[in-house]
Amino acid sequence: MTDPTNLAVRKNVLDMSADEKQRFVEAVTRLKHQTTTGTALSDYDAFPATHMAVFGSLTTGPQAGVDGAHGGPAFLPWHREFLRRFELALQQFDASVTLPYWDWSDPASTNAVLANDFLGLTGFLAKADQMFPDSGFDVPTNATGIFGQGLDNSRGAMLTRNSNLTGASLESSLRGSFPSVAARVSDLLNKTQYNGSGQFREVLERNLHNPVHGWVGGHMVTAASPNDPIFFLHHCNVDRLWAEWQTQNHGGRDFYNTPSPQKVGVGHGIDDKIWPWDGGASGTNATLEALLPSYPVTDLVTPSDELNCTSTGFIYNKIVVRSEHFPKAHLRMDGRGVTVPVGPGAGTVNCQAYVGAWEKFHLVPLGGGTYAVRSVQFPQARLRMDGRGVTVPVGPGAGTVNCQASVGAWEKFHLIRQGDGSFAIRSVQFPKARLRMDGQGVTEPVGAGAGVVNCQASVAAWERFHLLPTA
Ligand SMILES: [Cu+2]
Repeated sequence: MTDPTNLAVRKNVLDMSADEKQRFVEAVTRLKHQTTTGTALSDYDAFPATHMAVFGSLTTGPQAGVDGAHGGPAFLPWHREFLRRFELALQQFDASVTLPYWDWSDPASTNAVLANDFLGLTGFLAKADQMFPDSGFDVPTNATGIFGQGLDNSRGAMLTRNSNLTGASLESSLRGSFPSVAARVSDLLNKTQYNGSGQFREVLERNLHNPVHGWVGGHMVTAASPNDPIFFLHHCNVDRLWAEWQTQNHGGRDFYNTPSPQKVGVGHGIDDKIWPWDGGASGTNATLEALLPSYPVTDLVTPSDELNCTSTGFIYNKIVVRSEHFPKAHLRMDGRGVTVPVGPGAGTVNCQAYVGAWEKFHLVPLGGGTYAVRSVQFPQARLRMDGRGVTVPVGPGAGTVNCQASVGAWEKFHLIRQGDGSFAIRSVQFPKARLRMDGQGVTEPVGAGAGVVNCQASVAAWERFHLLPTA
């Protein structure tokens, strides 16, 4: 496994540039107006149609009568797969587009989503109309009955939402008995189990996810909720919270803990094939079937496929880099004084036995499957690798890893996926040089950090890292 991995890096809407917002809106609008030959709906509308069908409309096969995506453990894996497919569909128009997340615990994030330069309905529909003057962002007229169910059709077949949506009003309707939505979210992240009453999945779905749908209103409260592109930003945040919880020692099969088969229904067990990626085992009624895209019988997905976001092809932009071999050792960057580019780089990069702001990084995509690793604490400081002379593996490693206040080839890296789901971090300038972490003795937090981070000309356990989404 030596080919660079292209991970879609998803970020908060608050961190998007005006250009990134424009590109996202344009890709969404193009998907809305592209129809694959032989299908009844546009490639965008195939998403709401699929979501409606899974929402309890299956009539035949093992999943008949079962909602394979809500009210049970498959809620998170099903939507993770659904979102990833939507993201890939957008990337056919613009490879730089990734799904942003709407952090609804933060009124500023809500307001940014609803602003007219992004997904605020008026502005969004106006932009869609500019691109495609005849049709705008309407719901499909050949499926009004289904796509428009329960709607106030006073705007005809156009997208609808409640009026007067503001970040402050969401905050007050979402926090419940907690002092803030953020407090409610941190309570969620402290849950110890995935399943069960009052545990992670149920609380996230019922107490946070459902009320956001209700608050947006309009299409968002129907089974056809993906008609509104805000659905994907909402669910991206739901997925991010799952990814963060998984990172905090709740990863893997043990923290899905739903054997196959189990009582919620087929599709929710860890190894169940989930509709519509179940090889044609289950189906829906003829009216809906005629609107669905064709899912090849070889296109198979189970919840166990969705337990690691990097395996699914994406990551959230704020990460921790943890050694595979030394599970206590996290990449630490002391970027004090790193303010202007200097030849030999500056600052210190080593290891730390806990995670604070100095151990958190933004993964910054730079195109062509290359990434910079930027400190959260010291936003000027990027990981720098001087891999001169790193040509053959040597015991103590070689080269220098520190910080730089700018990004050139020495601060660019390829991520090389390893068979165990970890990554090697390889220099673009010095293709033999991989990040090496000697975390011996890194067992307790110490102010100055510990261990050694430099380069190695091969990849073994000390050169493998887990890229873990963090808050
Ligand atoms: Cu859903």
